[in-house]
Amino acid sequence: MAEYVSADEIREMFAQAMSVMYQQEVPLYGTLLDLVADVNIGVLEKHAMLLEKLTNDGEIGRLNVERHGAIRVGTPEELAGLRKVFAIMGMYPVGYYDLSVAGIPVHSTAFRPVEDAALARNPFRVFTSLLRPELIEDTQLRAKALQILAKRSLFTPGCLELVEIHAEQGGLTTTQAQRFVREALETFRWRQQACVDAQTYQTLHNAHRLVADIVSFPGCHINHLTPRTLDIDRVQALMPEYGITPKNVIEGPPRRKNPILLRQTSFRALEEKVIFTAGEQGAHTARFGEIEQRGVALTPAGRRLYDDLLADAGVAGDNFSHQQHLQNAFARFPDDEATLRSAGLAWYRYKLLPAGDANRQLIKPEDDPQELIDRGWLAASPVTYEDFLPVSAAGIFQSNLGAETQVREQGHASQQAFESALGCAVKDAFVLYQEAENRSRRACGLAAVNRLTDTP
Ligand code: OOG
Ligand code: NI
Repeated sequence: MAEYVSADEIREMFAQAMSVMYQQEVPLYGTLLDLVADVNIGVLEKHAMLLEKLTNDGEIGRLNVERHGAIRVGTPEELAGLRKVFAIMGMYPVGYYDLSVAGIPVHSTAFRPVEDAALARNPFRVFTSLLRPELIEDTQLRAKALQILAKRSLFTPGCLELVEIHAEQGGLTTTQAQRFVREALETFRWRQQACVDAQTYQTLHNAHRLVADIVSFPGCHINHLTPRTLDIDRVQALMPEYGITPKNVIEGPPRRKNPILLRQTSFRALEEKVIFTAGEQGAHTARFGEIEQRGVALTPAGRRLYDDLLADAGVAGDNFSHQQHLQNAFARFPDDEATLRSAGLAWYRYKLLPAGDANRQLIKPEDDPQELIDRGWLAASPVTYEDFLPVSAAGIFQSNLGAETQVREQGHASQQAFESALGCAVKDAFVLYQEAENRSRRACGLAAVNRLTDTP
């Protein structure tokens, strides 16, 4: 049998190629990478313990390669095509995000790796949104948008051919994988040449800026790539010095000793030149920059507490007061690891230390991991949150759509319609996190837990 390149390796090649392409397309993204790298080095120099912890948790290796991106597509066929392309890179749809509640006419999933080793190698993720044409009120315009979308093909013939080859062979050789990465990248490239005339663009734009972005171009340009920082407050504060104007508030939870979930901020990047089909020139803003700081993944009970406290805190106008409201509201969210574990609020991976390994036969499945930790037999490390947050995502969308964004009639969440477009069910992130914790528990001789039905 021929030697095939692993999905992890293809994903790594692709993420790298995408990052190089995006630096050329959006130079400010390169500046952002420099800023994040500077801040991360500063944090690690100052906190030797953190460096040691990240090294022990196997998190340090992925930190500098870690990115997420986002794209938006127009039709079920396009989404189904992406599913096949991403599967070759070991990325699978996880989670369902309904953005219509925020007046955004899309629903989304995240394509990402799901296995421990794959995540540790390179957790590249792509937040992928599908247009909901039923939320375009003007039925004539809706029909026109669908007609335009029906004519385009998101993928190059070479990419489609390699997807076929992969299906037949069960893998790709090195040369095929390299070609696949090159061909697949074309789908995400920015194209100045629109596939509509200026007037159609304007009509689509008037319906919703996002509709114009999704329908007017021949590809589904990557609209941002996001590096991961260890100190988002510092990056936000330093952005102006690097010539970057951040959005008003950092989305997500407040700063904590034990970071939870995901904190994000973004900035508007570019106004890009567009050439419409009759040769008219125009401009389009769709692409931006974003940074994120990731913390521990929460259990369903932890997530409910998070959602409640976030709603309590509300949104204040400037970041300083917003963070203060958050701090106050989140005083009720425990901030020490032992309580996060014992209250069943967050997921952890357990590992036997040498003393535990030596006494393995004394560990009983029903033992309390905390006692074994206190005895020096066991170590726990937070399971990193690998997904997105719908309220934060809505904030990121909004901040980059500009002030004139219309909030429209709300659609109903339609996970079923999304999954039938995708051609499969999305994976449940909570199940994945629980499996990660349970794999580690079993490896230590401890019983598995089921926290999927816990209430806070
Ligand atoms: C996606 C916005 C959401 C995130 O990190 O929450 C997002 C988009 O603008 O297409 O990227
Ligand atoms: Ni993003």
